[in-house]
Amino acid sequence: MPQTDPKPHFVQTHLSDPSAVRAELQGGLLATPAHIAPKFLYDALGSRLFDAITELPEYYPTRTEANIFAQHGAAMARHLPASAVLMDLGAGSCAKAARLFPVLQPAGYVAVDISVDYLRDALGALQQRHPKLPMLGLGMDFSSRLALGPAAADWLHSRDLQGAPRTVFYPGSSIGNFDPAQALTLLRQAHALCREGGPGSGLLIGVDLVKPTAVLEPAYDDALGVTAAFNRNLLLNVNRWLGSDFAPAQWQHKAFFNELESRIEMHLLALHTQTVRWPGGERVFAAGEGLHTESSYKWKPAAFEALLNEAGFGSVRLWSDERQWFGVFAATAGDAGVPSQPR
Ligand code: AVI
Repeated sequence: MPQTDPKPHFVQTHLSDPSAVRAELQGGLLATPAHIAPKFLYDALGSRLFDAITELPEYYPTRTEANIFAQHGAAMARHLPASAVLMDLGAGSCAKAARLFPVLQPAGYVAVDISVDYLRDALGALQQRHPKLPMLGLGMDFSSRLALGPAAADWLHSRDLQGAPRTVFYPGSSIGNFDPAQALTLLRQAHALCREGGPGSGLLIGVDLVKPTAVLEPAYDDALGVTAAFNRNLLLNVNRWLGSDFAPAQWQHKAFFNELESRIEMHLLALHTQTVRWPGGERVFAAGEGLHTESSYKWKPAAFEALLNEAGFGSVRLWSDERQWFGVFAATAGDAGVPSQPR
């Protein structure tokens, strides 16, 4: 009998090395054009601002995806293995996965987020509601590499779940914040994670689809200015990490759809010529010069299916809304015994 635990178990694989983070930030600030990775959007305030974004009338992805899950969750479950370990990437509040528990009926739940501290409350409360479901909170920055460490493997073993099928769950179109080459790498790693599980393992992933610019651009430049605040807040976070002196009020939020690259780009533009200084460096930004902070790729269904296939997944199914604005793809990782694709 699998062992159950009334309390979730937590494992933090490693936390960011501050000197590596400073080197990464400095490299991006000195590049032309300057850029900062979107992960710096998510300090405590940034995460709250993102939550507020998901409630904005202009930001359609969250509610559109939720409606697709509500309408088609049972059909998705038929395409995915029963009694799987549900591996929730970027779990946050764990709410999206929890809403699917009744249809997916997982045998275990692994919530992955960059910080287990962020998961602690959410997973603790969820465990109270599902006392028999084994739960693991895994603190891991999977944007650099997605792989279960030995502690997580031990936990699966201790719960008799190491041979169970796995469903890797990656909702919210966060895959869109990776460029296509990075997205392929992450999907290949997700595929390898599935192949370590039992037969039938697969992926359930939310993807934002190409749509008219008139819909896309307001979603990233809302009337209340919440997305602008979210973008500018990145500068405060960078100041904390790097010791820089960015003044957020001196920067203007800009978001536009780059049709050629099929992505929304978010930038911060210097309102006037200014010098930004940090210990060991500085950069002069001319008036109007930009700092690229995020790309959000919008996929055509056939192109995303091809990406899934390239990563090793097969039997792809897609559920969408009536306007085809958002897609939820389910795909299987293939037969046991066939080697997974090399990275
Ligand atoms: C988290 N991610 C999927 C969001 C997106 O739509 O690319 C982040 C975001 N950026 C601005 N608004 C929302």
